[in-house]
Amino acid sequence: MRKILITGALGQIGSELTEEMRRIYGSENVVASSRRIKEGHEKLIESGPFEIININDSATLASVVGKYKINTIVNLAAVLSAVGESDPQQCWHINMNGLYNVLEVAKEKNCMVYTPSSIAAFGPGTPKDKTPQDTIQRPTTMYGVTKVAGELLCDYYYKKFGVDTRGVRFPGLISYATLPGGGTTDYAVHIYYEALKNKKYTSFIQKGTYMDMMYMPDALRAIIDLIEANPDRLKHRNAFNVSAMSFEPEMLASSIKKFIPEFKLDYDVDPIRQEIAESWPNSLDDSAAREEWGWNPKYDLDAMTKDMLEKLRIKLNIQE
Ligand code: AKB
Repeated sequence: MRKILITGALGQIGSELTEEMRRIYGSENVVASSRRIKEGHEKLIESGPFEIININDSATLASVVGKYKINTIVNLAAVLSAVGESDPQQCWHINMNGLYNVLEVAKEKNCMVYTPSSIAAFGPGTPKDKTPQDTIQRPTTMYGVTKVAGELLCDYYYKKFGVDTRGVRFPGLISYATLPGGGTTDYAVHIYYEALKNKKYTSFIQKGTYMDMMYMPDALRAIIDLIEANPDRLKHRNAFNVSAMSFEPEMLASSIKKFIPEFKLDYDVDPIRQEIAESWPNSLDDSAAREEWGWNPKYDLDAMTKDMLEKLRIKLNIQE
């Protein structure tokens, strides 16, 4: 029986993963945690066990793992790329020292650890198109540095201490439930809100800048399918390339125009986020994930746009 602890459970991935895991494994078997209570998450907090955990406080982390007899930790507490560049020390502290605490507790208490990496684990020296699974990883952001170091640390705990560590390199994630907090790919979420509210959007990412993206239902499956994958089939662990679609702002705008013909896109490029985006791959080769644990995304750009607009219309109470 899985007993799961999710850190960062009130964030963009965590809020939807907690709901999905509670549906699959039973509410009482999925402990959600966050370093603080955030408004708007009352339903999640009341739908199962919830604990306040700062992952830099390893004593509290260990005591919650012991209290609920946790055997699987999904570590989602992290500082994203753009915020990471404005406070690199804090980015290292949460992403690396936090992960170290999670791995130490997992080693002591015999837990599996799932922690996501990112396309940010690659840098300007990496092949840009169909980036291979195993290739050059020399990122130029603090977020990226923590992602590569995190991948290596997880592999180390697997080889040295036998901790069952697994992860994927997530692209930009697009979802309607909870907003992302300070990433470079966030434009691809904000654009849908603005398309519905104002029929226009000003992009901080330049025309022609390709990045890999994924709709949240596919991302949730990527987490759960890899956690449940047969370990004998896994040649890689930390972390797998996963991909669903690659687009640049004009392609996203064209997709939105199929549903909102008046939609207009213009640009006011943010040099910091643009530089980060340009240092990342255009698209990843995810064949290792497909071969080793059956990864197969369901949503392409238009299917995602249709669903996002339908769901956001309801959420924002906007009529057609
Ligand atoms: C970010 O933009 O920082 C994240 C990521 C790609 O990891 N969405």
